Amino acid sequence: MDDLKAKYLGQIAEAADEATLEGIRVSAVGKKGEVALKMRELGKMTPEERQIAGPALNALKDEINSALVAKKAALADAALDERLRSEWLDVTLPTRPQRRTGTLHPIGQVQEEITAIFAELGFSVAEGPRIDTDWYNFDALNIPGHHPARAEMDTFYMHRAEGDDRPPHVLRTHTSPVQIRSMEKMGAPLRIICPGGVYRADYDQTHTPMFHQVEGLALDKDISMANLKWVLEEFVKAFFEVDDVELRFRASHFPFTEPSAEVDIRCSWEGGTLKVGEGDDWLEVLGSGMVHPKVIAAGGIDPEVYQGFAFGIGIDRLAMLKYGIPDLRAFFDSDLRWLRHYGFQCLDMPTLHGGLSR
Ligand code: 2NM
Repeated sequence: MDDLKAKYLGQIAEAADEATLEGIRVSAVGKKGEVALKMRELGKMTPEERQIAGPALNALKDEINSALVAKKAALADAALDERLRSEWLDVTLPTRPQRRTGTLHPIGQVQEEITAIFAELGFSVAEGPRIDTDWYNFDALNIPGHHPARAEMDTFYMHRAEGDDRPPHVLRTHTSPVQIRSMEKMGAPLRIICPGGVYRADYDQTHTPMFHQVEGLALDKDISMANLKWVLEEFVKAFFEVDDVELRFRASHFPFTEPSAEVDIRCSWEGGTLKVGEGDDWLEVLGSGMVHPKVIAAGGIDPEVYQGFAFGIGIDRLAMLKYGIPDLRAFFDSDLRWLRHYGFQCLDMPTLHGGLSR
């Protein structure tokens, strides 16, 4: 029995894995193992012999079983230690340099810049469908059926099958329908900007059939042109990253605002590059005005209680001005060489504190 004990405890101590350990268990304490064979011999012994050999064999069996359990736990611990050692990872290492081929399109970059500026001024972003009914795109904005902006040649009308008498749909010609929908949904007071693509049937050196706008709307009980002027000054200073600007409001006309004004920025074109805030030139950048009472009413808000200002800015033109891009149509050519030159790194998201364009 001492030989058996020495043999199996030795083997268990040497075992390097669980499979070996299981083999030892079967040949030592399994049903047909050596200890079981010895137990069968108990029958041939005298009662006196059996009283000594029986408990001794049981003790041997227990001892081998305990050794097997302890070794199994030790092997599992060792395996875990090895995994923890080999799968160790230094999370403080810098990332591998990557070949970044994709860039943000300047229009997306400028849209993010404009959004960051107006967010700081308390405006949230509203979005809506690019295909909308002619009621949201025209009637609600005080653009009557006979208005030239509604003429077939400026607007893309969606095709309707014969007999389909749902209201006519158009590709939105501005983002104002989103502002009507936002008035309906959120009521007043309201401060939103609506950025996005718009469509007009126009194509030449300075017009593409799809382009991008940001329209803004602020409604409250005591809003005047003075609020409009301040907001636009703050916007232009932040966008062009200058400390001072001078704006010029020129009386104009839009169906959805009264009074209406086009806004120019004082600038110079010294040496072919744009300088904002100084010089003898004026740059026309946006249209604006006090929202027409009929438009406020179309949005489901009482124009006797609430009034507000609105403005519309062309994103594409602002991108050209700020980043010195000479040709509008190149925006939509998907030319990778152009995108590499004028594109922005995708992680350079504009923030006011980080410097908008870096
Ligand atoms: C412009 C010029 C002036 C404008 C009006 C509205 C609305 F829906 F609130 F009435 N949104 N944007 C507006 C006003 C747009 O673009 C040149």
